[in-house]
Formats: sequence, structure tokens, C-alpha cells
Amino acid sequence: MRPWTPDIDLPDDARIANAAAFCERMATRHSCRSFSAAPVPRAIIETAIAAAGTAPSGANRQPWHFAALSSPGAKTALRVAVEEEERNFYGGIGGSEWQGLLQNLGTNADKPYLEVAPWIIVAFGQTKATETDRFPNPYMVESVSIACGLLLTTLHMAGLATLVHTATPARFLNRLCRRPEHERPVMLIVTGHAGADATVPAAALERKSMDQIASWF
Ligand code: IYR
Repeated sequence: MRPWTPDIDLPDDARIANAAAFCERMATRHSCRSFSAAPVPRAIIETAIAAAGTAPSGANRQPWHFAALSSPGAKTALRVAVEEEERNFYGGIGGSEWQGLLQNLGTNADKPYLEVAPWIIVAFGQTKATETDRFPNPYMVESVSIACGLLLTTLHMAGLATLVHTATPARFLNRLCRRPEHERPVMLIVTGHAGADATVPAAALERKSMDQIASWF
């Protein structure tokens, strides 16, 4: 135990200005689906993972593991497996209600950026502390998701483009990243520099208003 470190001593107007500046910076974050092959130093990825590791977690189990892929072989294997899964999705259930949900984003089963982007980070969630443990880690998905939010935020603040790809079940990721069976992939985060032809779909520019996302009591 140690005493609480005092909050940074600032007048409220400076706190408001800091919060507003951060919010303005975050408002420029959008999902990127075209990446350039320009390299990104591993140090940025390490720092983003370190920031992710500061997330709160259920019972402080820190139930995450981040596998960072940069080798061409690993990225190609990932692309092949993801595209196979996506072809099933777009050819199957992706044809019905999902199609309506996704049409404004212009996504499809082709994911060339999985090979082009310099880094793919696979966030695994540990369902239990060890393979033989009987008790599940509480709130694993919530904890890993908060950690991924911090990871995304750090990458954005470092000036990189990002894309979250949700991956369930995607068990091939365990084999590819040599992770034990009691871990499961929660999401992939693609990062690097945006490609020259990257765009933000009009639909993605629409953000809900304060009234829509908050109520006050
Ligand atoms: N996984 C598919 C479809 C997809 C699903 C959601 I939810 C999105 O926000 C975007 C796409 C794909 O990656 O193309």
C-alpha cells in the first residue's frame, strides 16, 4: 500500500481546457481500412501495450496478452485465415441483416491491409489465470476491452492510424500466436500509417450528439 499520489494541482479552467484538447484530438480518430507499408518503430507498439496494461481489470487479474505481429510470414498467415472466415461471413449471414448494417462502411471479405500494415496486435483474453485454474477471470471481456481502448488511444496520440477487427471465435489465432487454449482472441488492432487512398466513409463521420449519448440526474 502507498498513499494516494495527489492529483495534479490545476485550476478547474485548465482541467476543462485539457479535457477539451484531448477530446478534440480523439475526435479525429476513425477506423482506417487502407494502410501504407511505411514502417513503425516497435518502441511505439511497446509503449501502447504498456499503456493498455494500466487498464483496470476484474479482481486485478490483468487478463490480457497482446501478440504483436510484424513479420511478413505471420501477417500473410493471418490474412489468409481471416479472409477465409470473412468469406464465410459475407457469403452467409453477412448476406442478410448484417448487409444492411454494414453497407455504409463499404467493407468486404478482402483484407489486404492485414499484410500491408506494419503491425497487427492480437489482444487475447485469459479466461482463467492458468490452464488448470477452476475459476474464471471475472469480467474478462470488459477488462480486455478497456485495455484495448487505451491501446487504441495511445496509438492515435502517437499519430498512427488504427483499425479494430473483432475476432470471434477465430481460434486459428491461438495457433498462429502460440497462445494456450484458456486464452481467446478478443480483437485485432491493425496499426500503421494510412495509405494514400484511405478514406473515412460519410457514415463514420456522423457522431451521436451529447443529448443522445448522455443523460444527467
Ligand atoms: N467482420 C467483417 C464485418 C464487419 C463487422 C462489423 I460489427 C464492422 O463494424 C465492420 C465490418 C469485416 O471485417 O469486414
